[in-house]
Amino acid sequence: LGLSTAPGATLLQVSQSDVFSQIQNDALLSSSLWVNIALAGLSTLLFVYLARGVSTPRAKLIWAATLMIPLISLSSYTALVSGLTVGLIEMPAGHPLGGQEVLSQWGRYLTWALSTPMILLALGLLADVDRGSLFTVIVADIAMCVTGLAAALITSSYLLRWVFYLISCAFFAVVLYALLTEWADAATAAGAGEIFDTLRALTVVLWLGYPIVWALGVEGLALVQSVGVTSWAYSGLDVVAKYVFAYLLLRWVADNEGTVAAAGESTGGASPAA
Ligand code: RET
Repeated sequence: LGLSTAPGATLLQVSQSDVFSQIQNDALLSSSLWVNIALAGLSTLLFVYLARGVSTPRAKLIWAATLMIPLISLSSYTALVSGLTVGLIEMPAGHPLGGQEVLSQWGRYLTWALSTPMILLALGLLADVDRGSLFTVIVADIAMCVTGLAAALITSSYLLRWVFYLISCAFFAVVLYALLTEWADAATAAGAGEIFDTLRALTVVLWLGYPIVWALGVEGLALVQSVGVTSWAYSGLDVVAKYVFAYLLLRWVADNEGTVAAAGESTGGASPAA
């Protein structure tokens, strides 16, 4: 008797199945998740097919990083739909919904810490940036996601939620700065200037959408109180920032393997662009 009613286990199970049925009963919310599960699965198959002719080591590395993007997404969205990485969070005083519980899809911020580094790794290899820059940008990106998770999960202070939001934005600024300056120069030197410009434009514009959605949704200013709407906003951004992005990148790499291999040789893949 004592064992089966252990309070911790009971709480965890009750809230997970509660959240699960809440998601199932909300057609807008659940469709935003299922659409991505389907597209991530299809993208994985397409990317495996696209890579059938890729044989040089650098192109293989880019392909492996790119393939991880839909695979991580598939796991992330399956965890969200199950209720595992979704929770009811009580907002602190001062928040527009202070004292009320809101549905937080905190698993998104956690899995971004795994998926966004893959996007940047693929982009950095394509542009043949130096290792120092690649490392810095990826570390700043992971820090952005983890501090974004902290901003979402803090329930003790409304002010500190926004302090973490700002810290996350500072890390984001590092990523944006590198993409717009150093990395663009390196890409031109590596002969991948044009495709890099396209992918960079996609990345910069779409990534700016995420902090905006966060700020407008229930975790931020709660100007948009429907979690289904914010979830669709994130899901829509994800479709282009991940699957469309990865498709364009892989198609280019498959068609220009010679350029990719030569870029790696001329700089050893580790020295700054001249
Ligand atoms: C948060 C909130 C805190 C401030 C900032 C954010 C930025 C998030 C970004 C996410 C990009 C996600 C992608 C996912 C694809 O798998 C965490 C929303 C700056 C830029 C591209």
